[in-house]
Amino acid sequence: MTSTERTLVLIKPDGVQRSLVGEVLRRIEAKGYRIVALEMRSADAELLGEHYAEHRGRPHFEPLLEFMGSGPLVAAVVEGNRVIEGFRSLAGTTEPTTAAPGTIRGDLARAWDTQVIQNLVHGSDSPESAEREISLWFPTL
Ligand code: IDP
Repeated sequence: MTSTERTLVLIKPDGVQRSLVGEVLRRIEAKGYRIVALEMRSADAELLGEHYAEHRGRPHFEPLLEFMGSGPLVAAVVEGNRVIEGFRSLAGTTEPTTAAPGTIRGDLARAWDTQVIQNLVHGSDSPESAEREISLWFPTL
């Protein structure tokens, strides 16, 4: 079944710092998805708090905001058939240790022992999240 969707992808500060921007974008394009918006920027606590509102109150919330604000990140809107599910499949599961080889996190994320899981990328997890996150990061789109 065909369903053209858009998703919000972030290349987190560990990805930018480790020069993996090209590698992540290459994997997205190689899968046949289209990058329709792309921006390198830093994000303040207000934006990050909104983005990760579901995590407020969890023990990793503050370290997560600190990590995500620790350096520039890349925000992108990616379009394609069932791209929301497809990008999460490309990214792999949350924890680098158990993310499958062949995925971005499984191949490239370092299993650092830190307060927050540093796993290179974010991808929206549902059509509702994608819409909400795209309007947060790209309000003019
Ligand atoms: P996802 O990014 O795979 O969708 P979420 O559960 O939405 O995973 O968590 C958002 C981000 O918060 C994760 O990618 C990771 O960086 C961080 N995180 C999630 N759960 C934990 C935790 O239990 N400890 C530390 N960091 C976490």
